[in-house]
Amino acid sequence: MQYISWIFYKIYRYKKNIYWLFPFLLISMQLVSCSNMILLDPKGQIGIEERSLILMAISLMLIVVIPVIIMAILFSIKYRSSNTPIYTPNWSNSNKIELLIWVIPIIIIIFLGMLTWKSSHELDPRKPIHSSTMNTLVIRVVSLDWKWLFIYPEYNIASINEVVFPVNVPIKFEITSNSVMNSFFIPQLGSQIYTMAGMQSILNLMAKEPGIYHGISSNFSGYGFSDMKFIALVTKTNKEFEEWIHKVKLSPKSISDINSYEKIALPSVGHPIEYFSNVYPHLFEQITNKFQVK
Ligand SMILES: [Cu+2]
Repeated sequence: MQYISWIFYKIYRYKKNIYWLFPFLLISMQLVSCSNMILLDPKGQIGIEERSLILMAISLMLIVVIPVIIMAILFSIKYRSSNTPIYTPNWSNSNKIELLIWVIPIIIIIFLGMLTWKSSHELDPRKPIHSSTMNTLVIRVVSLDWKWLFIYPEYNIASINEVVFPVNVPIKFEITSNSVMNSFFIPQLGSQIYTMAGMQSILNLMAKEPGIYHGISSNFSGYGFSDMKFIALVTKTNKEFEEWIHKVKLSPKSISDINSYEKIALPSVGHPIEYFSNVYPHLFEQITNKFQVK
């Protein structure tokens, strides 16, 4: 970073009116300082596939963008008013140029179209992830104002602002909202999906590396939105996951009926991690159904 500033400073001292260098300076600063570009550092199967899609689309578009940037600079030098122009009044058409500027973009668009078609089916959030050894773990997610409730139907437990699952196990998130629209997103694992009251969204993910990942709501939902974050803890082993389940089971708190749920669902900001050792069955269905038009 310092070297780049130093180089720009040196150039600036030689030629004081090169303001055109500033955009390049900004871009270089961005590239050098971005050590935590989490979308380009995925730890989940879906995230890895999404990264190659992003990179592929960027490179395809650069095939057009880079020549255009070069031409914009070259043309403004070549055709500036102080340059002695050669006046060519009879020049009106060039089939070579026409061919070039039509064929290349058409090929790129066809290719991008095929890529989009293929990847939107392959990366469909609803598409189950198959694993030959591991069964899919279902976790139900409810977005509250302004916290996340995670329900484990197989274990009858729940937690707030912390979701835990083992590495290399396919996870099926069943997602709904108790309030306005939010967006469920663990950037390093892939795919954001909207949470909506009265309906269920599905998101299938699988972590390839254990670790602590940040989960966010990526859809503005009012006053407490900026603190609506959660931790996604991916354990190394199934045993570690079972230990966490056991820890939650020790909690004195429980969600025994819809009234106790409604108390938990009251708006709060920056809510701490909380565990519930027992959750009554069909809580999730009841949350979804209460918004259905009767
Ligand atoms: Cu950055």
